[in-house]
Amino acid sequence: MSVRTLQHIPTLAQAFVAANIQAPDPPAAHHNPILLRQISIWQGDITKLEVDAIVNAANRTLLGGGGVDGAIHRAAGPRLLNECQALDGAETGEAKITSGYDLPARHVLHTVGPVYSRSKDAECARLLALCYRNCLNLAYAKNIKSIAFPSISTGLYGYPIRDATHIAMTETRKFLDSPQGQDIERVVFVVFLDTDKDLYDTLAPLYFPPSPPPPAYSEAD
Ligand code: AR6
Repeated sequence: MSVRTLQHIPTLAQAFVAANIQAPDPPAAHHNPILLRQISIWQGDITKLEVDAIVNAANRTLLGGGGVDGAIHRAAGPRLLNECQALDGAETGEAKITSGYDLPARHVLHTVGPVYSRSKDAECARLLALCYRNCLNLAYAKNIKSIAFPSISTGLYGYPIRDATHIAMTETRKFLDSPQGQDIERVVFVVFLDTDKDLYDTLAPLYFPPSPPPPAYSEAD
């Protein structure tokens, strides 16, 4: 698969027009057309994205692993591991930045999602939200304008994808609504599986609702 630039990743605004998706009734969040141009959902390999930063769903050692972590380290080359060795790991929920080396992305934001446990659902939700929040705040602090997220914790770490997606979208919406969010050009949610793509497409209009339809014309008007 070749490298994808932002130009070749449709925004939600474009996706909604193409699919003619109507605003859900009632929407879970307030309609804001600007946000629709800041969000994309893209299915594929995150290591192919030419964005300012991609997020790595890492473990606390930050020294590589399987899943998206393994793919990022393979694509970035050994210099990434070298820089990670100096980071001294990270706590769950924390985010740390490195260069992207051989990746098309300029930076990697390494974050550690929670290992899901049903008996600790509330704590897992808090920590997963923290991953998204810390990555977005770090992006802002480092002047990163475009950021791509994989679905953190939903692979090896077993987080139920629907719950995780609600958290990803809630935190992203909150951030984009804040003054810092104005500086972000694009947030790309990267999904790997067809079922995950369907789920993200279903939930996105709740958090980033498309324009409401114009009022219906009636003879009485
Ligand atoms: N591009 C985009 N998404 C991907 C890719 C890819 N190349 N590969 C996998 N995914 P996971 P976790 C999706 O297991 O659950 C590692 O060993 C995948 O379909 O990578 O946070 C770390 O070192 C899933 O939706 O991360 C940790 O030990 C999502 O990425 C542990 O796994 C996350 O799946 C972290 O587990």
